[in-house]
Amino acid sequence: MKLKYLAVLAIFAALFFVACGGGGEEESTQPESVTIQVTQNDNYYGATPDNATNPPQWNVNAGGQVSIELMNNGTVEHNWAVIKLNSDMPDAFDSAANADLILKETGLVAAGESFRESFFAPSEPGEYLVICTVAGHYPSMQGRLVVN
Ligand SMILES: [Cu+2]
Repeated sequence: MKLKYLAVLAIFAALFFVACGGGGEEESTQPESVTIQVTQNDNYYGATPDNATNPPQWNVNAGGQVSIELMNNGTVEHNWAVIKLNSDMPDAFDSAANADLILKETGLVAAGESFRESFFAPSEPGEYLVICTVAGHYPSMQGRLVVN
């Protein structure tokens, strides 16, 4: 009985040490997490329907955690898909035939709905093309994920 009590005490002492002692150096090397907000419309991201010439940009840290908040203000469903660097993009994106070009994609967001999730940014810095993979929405619906 007494031994059990001592064991519990030892566990608490160990936990206290882990929580309070050291580790500062490790924390400072972690890339900072960011939250990005994406507004979806029919059929473009952000405020204006000129994504092809003036794509909205979302900045994140290489390898860092990203919380994405999507708001679909449109009347049809949309998503948000990051394309692999240096991909040869087709004129019209086919979500089945071109699936191998996708690095990361959110689920489809229904009209009027919002969606939120977390993921880790690519570890390789660069300017990643982001598109909506719903048929016919690319190239008019696109943006850039800027990984620093
Ligand atoms: Cu779309």
